[in-house]
Amino acid sequence: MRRGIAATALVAALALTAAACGGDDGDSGKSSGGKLSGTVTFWDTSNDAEKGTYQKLAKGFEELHPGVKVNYVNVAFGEANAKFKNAAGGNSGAPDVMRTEVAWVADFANLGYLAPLDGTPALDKPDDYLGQAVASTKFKGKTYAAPQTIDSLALFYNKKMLKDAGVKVPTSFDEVKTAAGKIKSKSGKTGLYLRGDDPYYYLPYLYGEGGDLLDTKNKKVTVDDAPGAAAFKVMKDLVDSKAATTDASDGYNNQLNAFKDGDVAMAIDGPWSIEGALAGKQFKNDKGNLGVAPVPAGSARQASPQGGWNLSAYAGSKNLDASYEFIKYMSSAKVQQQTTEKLSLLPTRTSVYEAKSVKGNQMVQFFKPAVATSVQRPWIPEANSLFEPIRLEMGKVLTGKTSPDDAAKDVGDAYRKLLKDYK
Ligand code: TXT
Repeated sequence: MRRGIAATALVAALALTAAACGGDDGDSGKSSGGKLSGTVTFWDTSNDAEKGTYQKLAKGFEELHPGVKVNYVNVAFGEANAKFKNAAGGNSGAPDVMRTEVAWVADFANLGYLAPLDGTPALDKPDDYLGQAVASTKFKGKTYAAPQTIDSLALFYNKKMLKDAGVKVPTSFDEVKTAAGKIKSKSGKTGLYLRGDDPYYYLPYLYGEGGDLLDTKNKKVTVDDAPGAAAFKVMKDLVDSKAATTDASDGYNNQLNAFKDGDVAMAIDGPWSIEGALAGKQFKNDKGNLGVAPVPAGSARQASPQGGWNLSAYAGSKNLDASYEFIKYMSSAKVQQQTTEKLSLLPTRTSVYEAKSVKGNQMVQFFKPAVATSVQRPWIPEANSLFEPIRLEMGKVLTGKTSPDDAAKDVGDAYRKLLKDYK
């Protein structure tokens, strides 16, 4: 009897553990008669303002496939990359389906952690996807993800604060500085929130000075050319002149809170922050007070990076059949339209932009052309690691621990160590 209980307990414990993860649930995924069954564990990285919608949409899959249980797990953006790599690398605890940032696909695929989706139900109506969104799903001739949402950065601004200070929406970082001076004297508030903790936010300054991270065609590191240092100089001057305030950590929440509470008049952010901003006291009773404009130009040009999210299947999943169908469902036109209606996130399917509700969404109508002209990064496995050196040096520049010239040089040196065949 004792052995019997022990054995049963052990099996139950294993089943419980497995249910919390993906690849270990042991379900074949197909019951008799071809109906889907078992569990699909989905790791979603969406933020606090988005996750309620994504969880509801994910659970909607169970209505279509009653034999399947969706185990929705929300994983913070900053931890998700390492968490997935550790789980997949140890073949223990990885999810069946992973919300995969555009720069993570090539990296995870290169490590063998993703199941190719070509020829599976996951890639449904592929011609309906935006070409820009598809680019980050490909690796060595195979497709390792289905596009979910595409985005770029923009200048969020408080219309009333700018109007009260008698300033127009800035179109350059020089104009941001001038406008900030007028906002400060009028309201005592700071003009701009400048993300000092997230390297992605360095890119509009780098592009604005006419630079880029790499010249992939000629395999040349370009981040330490003159524009790279100039970009750090522009950011430092905005902070030192008090035109902008910044943070070395938790910048996402600090920026969103400062903007939605009216402590700053402007912030550079993306569609993922629209819902969070509209919930703030400056906008919840007057959604029209939220303005969105192209990111300001630098001395050379105006440009913003392309970001976004895809859906991938873990190569070690024991339930790939249900995982493929789940990806098909979550990246379907219907679910994309529902996501836009709830969160104003941009669809990756051309057909969804034709929907009346999407055509009527002012935020989407702004962001679509911004995304169309956004700068694509090289979708190479190392792309994932290009940001850490920027994050380190940007923090040192903004706290005066290094000069913009030395910062750009150090980032360039880090890239040459990372990319052996680049000059
Ligand atoms: C790892 C890169 C951009 C939005 C919610 O999720 C670290 O994790 C690397 O890829 C850029 O595209 C945009 O959608 C919203 O739903 C690991 O532990 C790594 O992530 C990224 O490539 C994004 O496109 C969601 O929309 C270390 O071991 C790296 N971190 C870039 O990330 C946009 O991402 C929203 O995302 C490992 C990181 O650099 C990222 O910027 C993102 O905003 C999201 O919240 C050591 O090498 C440092 C850089 O931040 C930008 O925030 C965030 O708000 C590095």
